Amino acid sequence: MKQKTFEGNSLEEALESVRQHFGPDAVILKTKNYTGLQGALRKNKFEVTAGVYEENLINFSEQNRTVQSDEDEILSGISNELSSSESIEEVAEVVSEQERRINQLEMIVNKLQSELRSSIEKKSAVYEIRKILKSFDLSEQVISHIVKKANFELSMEDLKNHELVYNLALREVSQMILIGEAKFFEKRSDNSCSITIICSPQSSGQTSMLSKMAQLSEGSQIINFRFDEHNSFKTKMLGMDVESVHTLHELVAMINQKRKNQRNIFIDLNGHSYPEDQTKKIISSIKNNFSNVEVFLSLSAIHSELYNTRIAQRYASIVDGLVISHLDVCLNLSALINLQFNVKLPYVFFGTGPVIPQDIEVASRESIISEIFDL
Ligand SMILES: Nc1nc2c(ncn2[C@@H]2O[C@H](COP(=O)(O)OP(=O)(O)O)[C@@H](O)[C@H]2O)c(=O)[nH]1
Ligand SMILES: [Mg+2]
Repeated sequence: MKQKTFEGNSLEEALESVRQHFGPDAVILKTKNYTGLQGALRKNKFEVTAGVYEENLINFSEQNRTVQSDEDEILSGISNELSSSESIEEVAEVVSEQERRINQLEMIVNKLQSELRSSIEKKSAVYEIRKILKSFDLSEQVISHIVKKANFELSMEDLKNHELVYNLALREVSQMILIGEAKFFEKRSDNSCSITIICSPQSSGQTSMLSKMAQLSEGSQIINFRFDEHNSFKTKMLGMDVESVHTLHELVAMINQKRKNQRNIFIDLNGHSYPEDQTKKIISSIKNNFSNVEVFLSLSAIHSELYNTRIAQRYASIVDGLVISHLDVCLNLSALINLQFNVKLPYVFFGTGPVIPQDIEVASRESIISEIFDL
């Protein structure tokens, strides 16, 4: 057996020396702890005497060698790699290239973040604008048109400014309104009369509107075209001559006769229960045979926006303008804007009550705008 004494500042340190030299099969033969003056004078205060059989010591040494050679192999591999292919300069170059790429990516991320932020801000500003415009009962089409304009004309900051957006909406809506002027207001040098036809496929305050319009012109002559009634009659209404006819032939003859008086003619073309194509035929025939003819489609504000739009679209090719009755019982004039967005026909007169002749208004942009926006 081989014996040796190992020292350590602690018992564990001395035992670790035993394990390193003799391996796990070492036998502890003696331990000694130096205390007091003896301990103070020594560097190591513990002493362990251990022994190991020769063959156990040989096995332990061989194992140690194998582990050592494995570690040496790994270390030499690493140092080979470093020294063989990449110098320190090359590594530094790779690192700085990677840093450059990271910086580039950081810039892209920052740009995308700010774009995302401004798009969110814009979306919420546009949402606010839509909410405001919706409160005026404007149609989705009209709102989209205004929002598109606002997006195009206003900066991000301005979009958040409700007053600026409101002014832009006011301007846009005002530009959408088309106003027409009645021919019977015009003064002609040859003193020729105008022929104003008013038509509608349904009861819409048409006769009242015609009477109110006729009252605005000195000495008006009214012709009542009634398809469903075969008695022609002659009467007076509010001092105006009213004649009734029921065929196109009679109508043309009546116009020819009345024209000689050089006073404006108003035709109440009663289209209720009358085929639409017949109404259109009569209108084009009058337009082709006489000058100074104007045709108005009569609509009522008590009918739905959709219905009025549909009728106006059907008559758009043969009429020159729109007259709208019952505005006094209409809660919101936005329907007038929504309608004109789809049908480009000008407004000429508004009926503002049942009383003839006073409840009539010459259509104006200002009155519509101030009514809608509560100015
Ligand atoms: N409140 C209100 N009533 C109206 C207006 N225009 C016509 N009316 C009334 O609506 C009803 C139908 O009118 P009328 O002129 O005969 O319509 P028509 O059948 O289309 O010829 C009548 O009672 C009129 O007094 C208007 O602008 N406002
Ligand atoms: Mg009528």
